[in-house]
Amino acid sequence: MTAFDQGPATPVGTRSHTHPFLPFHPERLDQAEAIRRGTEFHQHLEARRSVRFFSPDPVPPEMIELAVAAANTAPSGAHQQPWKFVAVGDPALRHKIREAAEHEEHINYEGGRLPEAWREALGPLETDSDKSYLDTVPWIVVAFAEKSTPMPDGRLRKNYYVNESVGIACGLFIAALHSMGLATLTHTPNPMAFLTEILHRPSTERPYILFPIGYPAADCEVPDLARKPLNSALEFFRE
Ligand code: IYR
Repeated sequence: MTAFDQGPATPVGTRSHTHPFLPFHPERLDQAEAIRRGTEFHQHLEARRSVRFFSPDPVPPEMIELAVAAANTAPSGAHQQPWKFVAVGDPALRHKIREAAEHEEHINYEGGRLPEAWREALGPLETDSDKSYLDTVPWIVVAFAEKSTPMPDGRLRKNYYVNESVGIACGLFIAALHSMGLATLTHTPNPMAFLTEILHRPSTERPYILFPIGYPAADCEVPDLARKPLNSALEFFRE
């Protein structure tokens, strides 16, 4: 039973369509069950942290496929699905990515390209130009954003709301990895054009976020940070 085949179909003839539509009747939960599930989901996400200290333990490719399958359910502008996830397990290629990322970050941190205010904001994270985790993790997944998509007839289709769409897909990707007990980091080496070259991506795609993926190291630590309180994240206008 799926949301598409249970419950009454929309009575035929009440709406007219120019394109195919399907009846859609997801299960309606009672309020207590809905709140129980929402609480559980929030508690699950509350336990996620961005990780910079990884274990080299292997992760089967099936887990990467599952996380991308979850990301691939994201809503997108005009349903254009303007994302491409490129998964790199090959150690030589991961090392190449590490070297290129560290080259850029060396200019940022040691070469003074990182503005002082930005450097200050990063202080509590204790980030630096050492990106050795890119050699440690079993997988690097790079999300690319498709500014446009080549069509089978050779024409280029312009995509809409690309950043929003790929951002949402990446959020689902992170949640899916977390659901499998995997850790990641939204790493954005700056600039990251080198990923286009190393991964042979077409000029219609732009590197969006690099995700090192693996299990946290046995001695993993994370910065002692708090999430902002809900009353700062949410403003209600209630009746
Ligand atoms: N790209 C650099 C700097 C950096 C920027 C932000 I915003 C972060 O949240 C973390 C790091 C780096 O990867 O170190």
